[in-house]
Amino acid sequence: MLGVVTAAVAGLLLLLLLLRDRLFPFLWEDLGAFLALGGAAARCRRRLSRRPVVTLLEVFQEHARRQPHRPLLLFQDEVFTYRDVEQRSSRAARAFSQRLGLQPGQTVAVFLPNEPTYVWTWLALAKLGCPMACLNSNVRGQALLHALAAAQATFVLASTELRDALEEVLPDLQRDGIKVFYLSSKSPTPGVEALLPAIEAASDEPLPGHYRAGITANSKAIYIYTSGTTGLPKAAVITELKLMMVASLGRICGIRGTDHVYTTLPLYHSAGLLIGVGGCLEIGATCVLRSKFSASQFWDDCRRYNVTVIQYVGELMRYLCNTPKRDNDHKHGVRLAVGNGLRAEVWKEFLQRFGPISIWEFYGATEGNAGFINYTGKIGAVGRANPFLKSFAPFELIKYNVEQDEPVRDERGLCIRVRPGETGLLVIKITKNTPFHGYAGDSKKTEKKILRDVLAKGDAFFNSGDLLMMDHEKFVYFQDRVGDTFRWKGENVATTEVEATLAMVNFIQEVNVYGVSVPGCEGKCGMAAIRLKPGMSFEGENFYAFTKETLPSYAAPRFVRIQEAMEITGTFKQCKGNLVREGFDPTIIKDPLFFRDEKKKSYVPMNTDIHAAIREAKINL
Ligand SMILES: *[C@@H]1O[C@H](CO)[C@@H](O)[C@H](O)[C@H]1NC(C)=O
Ligand SMILES: CC(=O)N[C@H]1CO[C@H](CO)[C@@H](O)[C@@H]1O
Repeated sequence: MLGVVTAAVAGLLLLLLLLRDRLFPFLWEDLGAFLALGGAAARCRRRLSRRPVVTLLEVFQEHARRQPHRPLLLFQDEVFTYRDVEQRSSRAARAFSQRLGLQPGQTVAVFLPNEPTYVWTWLALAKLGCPMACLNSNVRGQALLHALAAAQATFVLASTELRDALEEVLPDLQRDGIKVFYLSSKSPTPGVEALLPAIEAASDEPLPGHYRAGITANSKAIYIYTSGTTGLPKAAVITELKLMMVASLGRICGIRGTDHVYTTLPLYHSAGLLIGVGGCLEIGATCVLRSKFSASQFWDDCRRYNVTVIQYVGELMRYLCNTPKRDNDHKHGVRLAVGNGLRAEVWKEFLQRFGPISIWEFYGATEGNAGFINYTGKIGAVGRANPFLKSFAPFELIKYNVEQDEPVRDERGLCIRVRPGETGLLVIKITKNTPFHGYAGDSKKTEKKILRDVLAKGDAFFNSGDLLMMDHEKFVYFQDRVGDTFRWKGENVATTEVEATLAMVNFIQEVNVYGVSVPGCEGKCGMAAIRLKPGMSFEGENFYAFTKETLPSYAAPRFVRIQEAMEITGTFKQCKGNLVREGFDPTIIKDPLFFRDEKKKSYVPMNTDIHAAIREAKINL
């Protein structure tokens, strides 16, 4: 009997090996990634099912016991070791408990720039069993009040650097019974207490366990606000399990305890806080923190702090490639880059310019229930449809109607899968393994992100809002955000694709592509806002020739607007809203404006005559 089984297994293995190249050309990579990701997920679940529970906080504390003298944070000239942060967070927890009268489970909002305070405050709140709401430090007025209400935060811990923003809403906060404190030594605002003296006077003894007695895998640990380019911030719920899973991403990418991870991304977003700092806490590594990204200081910092791992978003890599070349571009110890949004062209240029750095590109949304990582070295791809992982995190790319802004449905009312090579909306099935926790205090927005009746009546998927494409080898590529893609002449124009192409033009420093309405025309007409390289000017004829050569005619921008500076979000995402609203009217726009003139084969300065002719449909776009 045993012999038969062995023979059958051997036969099957042989068959698998023979068929491998045809059916599973990436068998080992897929299997490896499956084991790494599956292993990480199992490890997180195991830790969180222990009693007493082991969350990211306990993992950090274990590192603090084992390697008290290893630096956890390097910031400007300061060094904070694991022991420093463990002690300081205990002090802060005691002071918070006394001065705020905090109860476990009460949400506390932090309104802080990137600085070490962020990290020990986070751990202090975790020690008290309190979720932390990470306010975007750029948010003001009504949006700030809305953000606090969404997470039901009744306390705000702030930096005096953000004093103006805080004082602006202070009467509203007091009216709503929200208590505000500064984490500094002195308070510049009457009626707001500064907590640092109390923190420094408190004992650094570990806190009694009862504060965290109620914590489980599903407890809310953090609220991260997803900025979006429109509307009020939404508070995405990060549970203890999700926190640990996201913090494990670094380990999966090969970050080790001896690494120095350079984080210039804002800590109020998941990339900086959960993947960067969280990743260091998980693995016991050192985080080199910077208050703000600086392209000119980037590599000097990497040398000064012995950085081995950098975190990026695509635009950041582009800024680095745009800096003037230096002799020491290759002189650094960076071996790994972890991030997202890197376009293939920039990816190649970056590697050429700064040497062989292993790039781990991933795709995922803060509130999303699954994601991808590039584990095979395919430039430009965000990852693969891994046949092993797909059964755990089933995703689909479905047909999307850009104009109606909704998925295409068949006669049964179900969604339709796209074919390889076609762009579709990414949706990820909501299951026990891939839960969607939604947005705090906003069931309507949560429901809006859930797509029902996708492949069968009654099923539910997370709507990523992103358009992706899968090729014949099952590599997955990011195309565009749903709201950014527009339709022109019956074709979909993916703005990120056009931007990536236009960015190759020698006089362009930065480019933002969007669609504007033209009276009497279907769809949206392409327009590009451009920032020129220093000392360069816009060359209409060259630009025309370039777009003619590289872009399909429907995708070539009809209008060009030259800007001195571009509006971007805290994570370097370009804002399109105002640009779209201002359109191409030369009486509204003071920036130099150009129009694509097919007859002259050039981009010519826009004037009120051309504008009128377009409005009266005398010029055919
Ligand atoms: C960087 O490495 C050098 C040489 O090993 C060492 O002397 C220096 O202290 C390190 N600096 C930091 C910030 O780790
Ligand atoms: C993890 C991994 O294989 N990442 C790769 C992604 O693609 C780039 C470009 O080929 C490689 O350098 C990375 O090593």
